[in-house]
Amino acid sequence: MPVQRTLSIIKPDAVGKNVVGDIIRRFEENGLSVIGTRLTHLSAAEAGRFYAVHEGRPFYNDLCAFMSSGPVLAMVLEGQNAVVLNRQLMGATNPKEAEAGTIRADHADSIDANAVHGSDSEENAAIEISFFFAALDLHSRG
Ligand code: IDP
Ligand code: MG
Repeated sequence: MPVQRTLSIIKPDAVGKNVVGDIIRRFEENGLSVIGTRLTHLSAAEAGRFYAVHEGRPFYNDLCAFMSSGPVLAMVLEGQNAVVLNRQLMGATNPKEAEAGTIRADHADSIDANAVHGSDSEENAAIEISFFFAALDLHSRG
């Protein structure tokens, strides 16, 4: 399996609940390494740029408001098959549909406040990583 990088964001709900450590533990126990971190508080405009792919969808404005409602922890995860592995650990977008034991099943309250973001492809991972990080911010173990 290829070694990949992917972007994870611990969203304002999960940062506010103080479960950052539990979420990172799940990544590390499943073979992903944190190679860059940034705790930041996005403006609504910045959240809108990050989620530009969803512009025009009915949930876009609520999504931007929620993602700018408090601090988020952006991280780059690295490991074998990191993009799909992170999505598996996250669980389904709607926590009601998330498999037991996933981050969203355990920590998400609703489809809006759903604890984590994860890139959905290697191509989007590269774009999303560059939104938050410069190459010098990332420190690979490999
Ligand atoms: P993902 O986060 O699982 O990749 P996306 O479809 O990329 O899901 O949507 C981005 C975010 O927008 C979701 O995590 C969720 O917070 C929000 N979202 C997606 N679909 C809906 C919806 O139907 N209603 C409300 N919020 C939604
Ligand atoms: Mg997505």
